[in-house]
Amino acid sequence: MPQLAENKSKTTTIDQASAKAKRNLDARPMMGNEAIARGVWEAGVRVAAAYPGTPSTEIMENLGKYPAEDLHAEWSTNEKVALDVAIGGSFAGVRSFTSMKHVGLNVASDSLMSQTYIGVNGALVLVVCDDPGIHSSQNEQDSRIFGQLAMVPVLEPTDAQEALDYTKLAFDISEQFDTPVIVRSTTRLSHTRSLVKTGPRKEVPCKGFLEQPTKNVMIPGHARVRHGALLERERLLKEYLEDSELNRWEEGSDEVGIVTLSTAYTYVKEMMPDASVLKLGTSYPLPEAKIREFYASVKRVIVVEELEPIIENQLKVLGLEVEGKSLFPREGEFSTEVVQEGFANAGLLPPIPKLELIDIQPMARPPLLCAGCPHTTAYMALRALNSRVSGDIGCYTLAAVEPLKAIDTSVAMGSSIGNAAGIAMAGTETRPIVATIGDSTFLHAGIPPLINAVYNNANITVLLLDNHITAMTGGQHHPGTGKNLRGEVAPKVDYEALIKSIGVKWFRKIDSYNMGSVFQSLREATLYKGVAVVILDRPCVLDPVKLKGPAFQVKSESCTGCQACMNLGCPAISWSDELYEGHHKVQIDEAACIGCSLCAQVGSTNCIQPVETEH
Ligand SMILES: Cc1ncc(C[n+]2csc(CCOP(=O)(O)OP(=O)(O)O)c2C)c(N)n1
Repeated sequence: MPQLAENKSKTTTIDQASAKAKRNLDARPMMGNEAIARGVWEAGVRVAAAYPGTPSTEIMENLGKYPAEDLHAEWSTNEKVALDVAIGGSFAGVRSFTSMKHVGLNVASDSLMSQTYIGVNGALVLVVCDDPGIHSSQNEQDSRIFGQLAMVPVLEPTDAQEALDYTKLAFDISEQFDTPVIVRSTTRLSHTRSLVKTGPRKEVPCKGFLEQPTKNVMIPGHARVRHGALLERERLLKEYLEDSELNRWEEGSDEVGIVTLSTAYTYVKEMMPDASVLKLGTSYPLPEAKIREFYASVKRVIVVEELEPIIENQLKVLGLEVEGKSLFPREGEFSTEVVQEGFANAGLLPPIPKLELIDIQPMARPPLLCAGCPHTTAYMALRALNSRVSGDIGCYTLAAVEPLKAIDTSVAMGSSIGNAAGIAMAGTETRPIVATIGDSTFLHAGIPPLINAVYNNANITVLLLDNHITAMTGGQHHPGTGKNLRGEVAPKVDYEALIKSIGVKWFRKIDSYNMGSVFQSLREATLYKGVAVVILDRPCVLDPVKLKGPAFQVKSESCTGCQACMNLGCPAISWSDELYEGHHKVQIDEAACIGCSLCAQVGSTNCIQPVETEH
């Protein structure tokens, strides 16, 4: 079993300090996600699959940098497919891995809830990255609850070293206890760098496929037996955790004992350096005896954990008196200030003084699509056509806010088409009903709802915004890009053939930058009775094959300040100080302009022209 990072005791001797400094000589800074990927590789994993999602994306991106002879690494079409591929690897007898953002686990959970009954052959580890504070997500769910639901252990590292160590350990635990294991990260850990000491890769022999139908095939008769096995597994895991290095007791004052884990631990150490701390390495299951022993050593126990009271509630079930969410918030990301305030609420630290002088807020700035983003025309047209628009998840969700303001709903990946169909089936909407969905999202979860809409004859238009990449998460390949995770040529989905094969009768593919054609096609599509599909086709402006025009400029003498170009919401266009009949004229930042020509197309005069270049 791999050694975990050395325990940190309350006082550090000179010898310990110099030993640590020496150890750090061969350590290097790594982002949490990079360390997780390293842990996966060191653990001898042979099959790894994922779908991108912030803050988890860099795990698979880093795994793709390890040699293909060591492991198969892939972008899958969605998180359930990725987990199923990893489960397949485990069935085949090799160590297997998947990673996802928190909402990805919702998608994958159907497979997880059965796989937990089956257990593993080769080890199976899932890394799930939560997003407290909602930096880049549609919700703030605490995925640790899935651990309890699926009865699988949830390991919670604090820093990049632990991210590597816990990930490696998770594979051992998986095989030892015949269970999938979740390693839970958060944005703060995944995207923060700290020193990491790496090790060699462990070559793990393939176990081969085990023919054991009563365990591998979940039909009711087999599942009933396996449920009992799960309960026994939970008992054994609890027993193991009592003496595990995952849980660390740092002795301090007996006035207060703090139970904490994950990144919350670092804030606790900063704010309450003298307290007794029980740093947990798992949020499920818990080492009950160790916790009771800790309780006996202190006068008062406080749990410091981000988001939901997962630990707190488990302690309450054990009949233990505990404070937690009465002091600390249940929403948002923790920080030293938040944790300090919690301890002030507990009467353990002085209240935080209000420093009114430095209470200066930065100017509010709405999120914007990039200059020349090909998604822009679709939403300008939909707004002009007074459509009821079901949006989806991707860069284009930004069209929900000013100035495009053309999206009425956005739920979860792939929801747009089903939502639009439901609005149509309600029979009450008088406006044209349109679903807008990106290419990656369409392949993730958009195909079944499109089949459904055709099958049930929904009166909707589906707008597939094909920018040839998964842009929102930083530009990952998918089956529509013609390349795989390693950048090798791969089969490319033929959207037109796919869409026609499921019975769509009205179909058109147009250039996103041809504004007239976008308007005209959408007008015709929305008049069609039944499912009409329009593909808007243009690569993302940040794609490697970047459109970089001649830039455009405003001929100031012709600008009447009509504001038409402002409706694009293009960050390259701004007001100038010059006036025309009291209205501000506009100007274009030539360095930011990518030459898409959309502003020239919408302008009411010929005031916008390409910059003349010398030949
Ligand atoms: C279940 C789930 N998985 C992953 C994500 C992260 N995510 C948000 S949008 C998106 C895909 C965006 O790609 P695409 O639909 O092609 O639109 P684009 O951003 O390129 O415009 C991803 C992977 C998520 N929000 N939910």
